[in-house]
Amino acid sequence: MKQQTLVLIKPDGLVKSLTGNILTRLSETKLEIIAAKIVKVSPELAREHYQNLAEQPFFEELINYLQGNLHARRKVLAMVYWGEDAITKVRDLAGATNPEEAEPTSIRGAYGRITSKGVYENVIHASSNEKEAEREIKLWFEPEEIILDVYPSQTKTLSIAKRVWA
Ligand code: IDP
Ligand code: MG
Repeated sequence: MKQQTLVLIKPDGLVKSLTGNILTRLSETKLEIIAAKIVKVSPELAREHYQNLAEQPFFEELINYLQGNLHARRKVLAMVYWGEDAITKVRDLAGATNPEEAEPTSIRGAYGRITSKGVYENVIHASSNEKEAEREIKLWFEPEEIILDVYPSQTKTLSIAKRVWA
C-alpha cells in the first residue's frame, strides 16, 4: 500500500552534519520525497508535535531538543516520504527509539546518543502509523507544499496578512 510519512532530521542531525548520510540511507528505500523544507520550530509546534508525550517526565527537555535549544541550531529539516509501505520502511531504517537499543546499523543506532539529562537524541523522527502520519503531515505542511494530493483539501478564500517579498 502506498503511504506517506513525516520525516524530521532533528537539530542534532543537522549539527552533526548528518543530513547527507541520512538522506542517502533513506534513498535505499526507493521512496520519493514529495515535500521538504527547513523549519524554525516554535514552542507551540514542538508541543503540538509531541502532544501525546506531554505527561512524560522528559517532555520539557524533549520540547527544548526539538526546537534546537540544546544545539544552538534552531531548525529541523522536515520532509514527506511517499511510496510502498513508507511508514515501516522508514521506521525500520531509523531504528529503535532508544539509540542504545537500536540496531548499530540503523540511523539511530549509528548516530544517536543519550544526553546526561536523559533525552534520547536520536537524530531523526519518523511517523509510526498512518493516523500519526496524517496528523503530523497536516501539522508541518500545507497542501500546496506537497506535490501529491495525499489528503483531501479544499480551496478557501481567506483574508489574512501574509509576508511577501518587498
Ligand atoms: P519515536 O520517536 O521512536 O516514535 P516516541 O515514543 O514517539 O519515539 O518519542 C518521541 C521522542 O521522544 C523520541 O524520538 C526521543 O527523542 C524522545 N524519547 C522517547 N522516549 C524517551 C525516554 O524514555 N527518555 C528520553 N527521551 C525519550
Ligand atoms: Mg513517535
